[in-house]
Amino acid sequence: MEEKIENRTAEIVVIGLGYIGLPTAIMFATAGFNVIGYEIRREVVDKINSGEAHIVEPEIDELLQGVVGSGKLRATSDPEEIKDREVYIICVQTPLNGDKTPNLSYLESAVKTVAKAMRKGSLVVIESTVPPLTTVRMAKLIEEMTGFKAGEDFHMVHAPERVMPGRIFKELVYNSRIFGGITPESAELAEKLYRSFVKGQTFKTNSTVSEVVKLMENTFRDVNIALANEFAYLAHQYGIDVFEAIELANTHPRVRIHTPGIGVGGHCLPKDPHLLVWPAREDFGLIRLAREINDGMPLLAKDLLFEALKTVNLPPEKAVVAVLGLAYKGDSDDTRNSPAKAFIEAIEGDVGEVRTYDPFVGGTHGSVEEALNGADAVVIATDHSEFKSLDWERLGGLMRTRILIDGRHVVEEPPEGFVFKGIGRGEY
Ligand code: SAJ
Repeated sequence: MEEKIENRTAEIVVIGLGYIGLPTAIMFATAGFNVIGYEIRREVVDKINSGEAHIVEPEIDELLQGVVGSGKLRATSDPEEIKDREVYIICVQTPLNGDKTPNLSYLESAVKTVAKAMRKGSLVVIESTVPPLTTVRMAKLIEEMTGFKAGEDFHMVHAPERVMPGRIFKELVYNSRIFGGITPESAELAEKLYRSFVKGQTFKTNSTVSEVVKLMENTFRDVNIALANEFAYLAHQYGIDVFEAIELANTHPRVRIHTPGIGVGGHCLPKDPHLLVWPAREDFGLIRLAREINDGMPLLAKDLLFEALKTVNLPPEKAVVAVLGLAYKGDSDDTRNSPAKAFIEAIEGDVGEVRTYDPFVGGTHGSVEEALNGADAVVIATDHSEFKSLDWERLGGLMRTRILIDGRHVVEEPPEGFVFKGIGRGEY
């Protein structure tokens, strides 16, 4: 196995061709391995096999065409085609159920698919973010299904992805990686495999440590954003601009306050703090409270909008509101757990009409101009680059009433002639 990894003849199966699986499959194929991507969505399989990516990410189209063209990567929905390979890498989602408990059904079904396909000696890697102790549990599941002994007859590793959408192909290469093996040999093998394209540092540990490390990273970010958001609330009380205050505080050598905003979205930050504490089954106050603060931010944006409507004496039920941005973060087409969607849900039913425009996602209207034509209020919910250079004087001329609510600190100076309010930007 070691030799096959070193001379890149080991055959790799990547299970789940989403935001992480597809780029990872592309990287291994570019490094010279034969890669099969297994994906149950047939339309995604067809698209990939014709050299077209189903996700938006810089560089992905050229890279995918290269490896599909050279025959190094192909996708399939047929479990027969992934039998008896050396390496299986699982990149499926691990979302939350409605009651905020982890939904591990996609992971369990992927592990079962692998157990049916793998051979003695295979290396199984879980890249998905999972609650602590899950990798050990999944190794037991494979033992039960195959009769193989974990660590002896097969290798198993948790190797969490750490890339940021929008920078995936850079971060896959240059970020450091952690390999948490169920045995030291498992970790060693996975490290050798990923060294085929990773130029960042690599570290080996056990699978439970690596599971916790991954979850701590995103919980750290979530809690820090919650602190910044709490500062934004305080700034409204004191009538100051929190962004000016943060910029000044961050000149201190040991302070790095995060950026407040309309909310924390995506597939990771809103979920991972719950995964971290779930197996412990105790109430961890700080982590829970941070989640509540961040989940509450779309409601602060709603308050700002309704205050603005009050100042122009426009009853909410008569207001036409244009929301700019549906994605959870700037220059992305990803709407998973998007605060923009939470904001829209919060105002729908209370206002006369909600229009939406997003250059990456679409929306009810095809352009900023169309969305703003005759509108009473515009709310910026995503920091897409396109929104940073808008000419507010011209756009204001299209609107029926000029209200601008900035949920993402996209507008530097409040434009003239507008009722302007922004999260953290002073009084209510
Ligand atoms: N956000 C703020 N304020 C900030 C930073 C972010 O409100 O100061 C918001 C964003 O607008 C967005 C959400 O938080 O709605 C999450 O965005 P993000 O850019 O912080 O992170 P993700 O979800 O795109 O990617 C994170 C990254 N984790 C860390 O930076 C610790 C990435 O490295 C992980 O690989 C990824 O989660 C993951 O897959 O776990």
